[in-house]
Amino acid sequence: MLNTTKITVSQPESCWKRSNIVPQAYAGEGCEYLCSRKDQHLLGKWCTVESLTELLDVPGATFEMGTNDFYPEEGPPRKVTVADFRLERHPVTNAQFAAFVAETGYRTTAERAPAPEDYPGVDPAELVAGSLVFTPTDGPVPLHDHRRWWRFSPGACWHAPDGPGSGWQSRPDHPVVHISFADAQAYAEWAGRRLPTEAELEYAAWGGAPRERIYPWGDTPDPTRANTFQGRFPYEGYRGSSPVGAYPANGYGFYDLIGNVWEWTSTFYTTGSQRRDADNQACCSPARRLSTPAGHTFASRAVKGGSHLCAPEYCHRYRPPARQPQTEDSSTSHLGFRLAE
Ligand SMILES: [Ca+2]
Repeated sequence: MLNTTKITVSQPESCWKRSNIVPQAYAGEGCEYLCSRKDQHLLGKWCTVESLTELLDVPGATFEMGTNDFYPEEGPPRKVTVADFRLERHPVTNAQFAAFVAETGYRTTAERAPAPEDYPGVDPAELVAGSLVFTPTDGPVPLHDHRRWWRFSPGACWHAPDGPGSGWQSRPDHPVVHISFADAQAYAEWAGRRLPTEAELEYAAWGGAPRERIYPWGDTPDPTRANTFQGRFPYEGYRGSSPVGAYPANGYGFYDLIGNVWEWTSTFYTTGSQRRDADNQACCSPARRLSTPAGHTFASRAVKGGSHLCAPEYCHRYRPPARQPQTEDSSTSHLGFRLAE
């Protein structure tokens, strides 16, 4: 299916006006563009590049998943086996997602007004298209109230990541954000791949490091090893997401499994003894029911790895066993995904 190609053109303006051509980087004369296969005849100069992310092989293994040393939802530690799998080297980028949208016309959850039947009891007037955008505060605020720094922005979505007036084009190589579970699934179907399970992402995030460590690189927080919040949360030092590959790869060669953006998994979010066998269950399994918050239509999936908003005083979750629930309809400015095979 996918045959997107990177090209170099000398007249970016005329190229951009063609609907299926997606700018990948604005580097002045001779910009590189991603073009879908149907546009190949329009253009002259080629260098063929596979636009899906390279997959790295991870041999199957049995490892200790989870821990009792930090947040309660991370336990209990237990032996989990993952089969051989392949995982994308870095999260899906804006440019890659743009190529998918250009070819399919897909509209994300954040771009559509929520359906009233999915949100019983909510005033339909409040059901508008948009997404949650992190907004630094003016100074210190109580850290128990996330409404201080999360703002629902009508119009915020993957191509306007900071809300109306912003654009993805200035950050083509950053992870795509404002992606719901359905959006990630749609991209995966188009790409012929799948979302990883929680166990796969946790195992890959260790990168072969000794399991006794707190972080894959050691026991000390190190802002040069992963994109986490640098400064005083949530008001000072905010730097946002970073280009994939800006921080060092882990021992298996993966970028950003810790930090930058949280990443979706296919695993229903359950805790305690219910976590057993949560992976790989069908749509109507107990795991789906157990992971659906009371009064909600959508189940919760586990997200992994922490993000550029993780700060030790607020969210010490830039560690492989760390996890959070996200209902499948959620989208935010620090949640993206990568694919497996
Ligand atoms: Ca990540």
